[in-house]
Amino acid sequence: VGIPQEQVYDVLIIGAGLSGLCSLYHIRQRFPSWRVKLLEAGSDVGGTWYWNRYPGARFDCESVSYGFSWDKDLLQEWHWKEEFSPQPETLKYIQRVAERNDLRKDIQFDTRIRSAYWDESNHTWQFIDESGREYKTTFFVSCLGFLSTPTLPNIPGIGTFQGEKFHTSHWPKEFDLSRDFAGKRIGVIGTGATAIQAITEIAKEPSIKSLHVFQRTANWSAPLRNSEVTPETMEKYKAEYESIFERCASTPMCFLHQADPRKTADVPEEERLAFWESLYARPGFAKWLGAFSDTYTDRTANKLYSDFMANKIRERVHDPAVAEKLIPKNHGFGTRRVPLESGYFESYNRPNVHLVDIREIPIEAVNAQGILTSDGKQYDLDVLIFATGFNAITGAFSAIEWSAKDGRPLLGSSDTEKGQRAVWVDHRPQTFLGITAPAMPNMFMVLGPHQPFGNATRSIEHAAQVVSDLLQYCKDNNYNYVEPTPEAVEQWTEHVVECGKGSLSNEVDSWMTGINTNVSGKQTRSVARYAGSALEYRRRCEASKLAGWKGLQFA
Ligand code: NA7
Repeated sequence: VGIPQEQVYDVLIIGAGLSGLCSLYHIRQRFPSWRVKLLEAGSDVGGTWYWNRYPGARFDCESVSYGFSWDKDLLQEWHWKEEFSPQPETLKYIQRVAERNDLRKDIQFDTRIRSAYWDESNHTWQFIDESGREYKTTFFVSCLGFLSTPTLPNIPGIGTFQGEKFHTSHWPKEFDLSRDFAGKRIGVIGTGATAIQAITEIAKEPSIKSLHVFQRTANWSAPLRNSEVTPETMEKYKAEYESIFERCASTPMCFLHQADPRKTADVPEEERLAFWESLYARPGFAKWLGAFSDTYTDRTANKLYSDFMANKIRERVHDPAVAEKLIPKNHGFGTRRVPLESGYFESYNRPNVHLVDIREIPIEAVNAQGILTSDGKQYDLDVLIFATGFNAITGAFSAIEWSAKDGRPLLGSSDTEKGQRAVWVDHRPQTFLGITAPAMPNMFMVLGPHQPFGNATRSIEHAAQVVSDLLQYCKDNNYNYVEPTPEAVEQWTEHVVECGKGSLSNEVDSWMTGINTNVSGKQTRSVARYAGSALEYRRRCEASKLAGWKGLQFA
């Protein structure tokens, strides 16, 4: 009521990253007469690759395993210049996807959704953006991204710093490292995958004055071993795309790497070391995902492999005390997502690069000049970079105020102001297949909680396919209402928790286990991603579909 007809849709998609573009493509192909719109907060397509422009941002997975398999002409046209594509090239690829498929005509940029309201009386969602503009839709597809809401560290005085400061995902546009950081004293807080890429590039820049890295938790990291893709190699890849994607589909996380089936203890020590050396010498995630099959479930096996990796760090860092600080002590290799690096450890061999262990001596405050640690030491800085990660997985939903079915908030603690229980209490997701959620009728998620992540494009393509199959079912049966049954939600959520059992990763604090010390409600571990294999996940989606979408109720 009161919403102009042109703002009333059959399907609204939110987010123009790979998830949103893939969903838009499939939905438009399948339902050409439907009114479909994609709303995006940024000024162009790209999502993660639009926002994260920091120096060193690139894939850790093979470029040729990342493109959309359905745009076959583009696969033949596109020449990936590097085996592990840097951000500017990846963004160009995504822009080319939008251009070739004429996707921009259905996208409204610079539109950030502020609130969402479920109207039970006519089975529609109503959205309001930051400018107060309203949109009405029957179905909506959440393509908000699982690492898209940056978090700043909860350190006192953070707003008082007088120099330049920014989060890695809001890096200044038109930035030039040698021009903009020349002569500057730079500080980086955080040592996750982002920081490891950025620090390596900043440290290499000869014109910087100094770089201080404030490390709370050391991270395991291993060589990326990137290289150029020659025209001859690219021709070979183009001919092999089908088998490349088939191989991805056959592995647990849809990357090109498969674990070695042997168990660590069954392999004699000499052979074991030679195998690990060969993994270490290979490009990409081979050294993470190609390890012995028990590496991430058996503590002893994990310890042996971690010791091997620790020695690699010792070999590469000149100062033994710094090397020891860079070796993780409270989690084993590969139990967190392994950042890949191109000279990260050698950064600390430079005289102007300093590691500050803030686990040992915490930051007391940020002040106008820089950072003060609890031993009274002041680090004066010109630039302060927050490589402090994201309110992951459920986090993107927290930027929107939700009024779900019966007026329930989506996120919150159990006792909300209205006395109503949030759908996802303390960021603990409840879903069915990771695609639908209780009390959120007609919402479908691509890369939402309880979905397998891994090679993101591969997961996205599958989820977007499931969503469009579901929409087809609604269309064919004239349904304008779909919601998972409480039993299906309970069983699926239990299944997801069950899948995580026995994995050492689930015993470690990280964004994958729902921990973010900067976000209230994210202090205890939860299972927010599908930790079973992508194969099993796809099998379960297919089983529901074949049984007439068992687990969902329609009207
Ligand atoms: P991550 O992996 O979440 O890393 C964030 C880093 O910031 C990590 O080292 C954190 O230390 C550190 N951090 C966060 N808050 C603080 C505070 N308050 N004080 C000090 N240090 C802090 O994010 P990334 O952006 O690197 O990577 C995210 C994913 O993007 C990555 O896995 C890839 O898949 C792509 P902590 O470990 O919590 O002690």
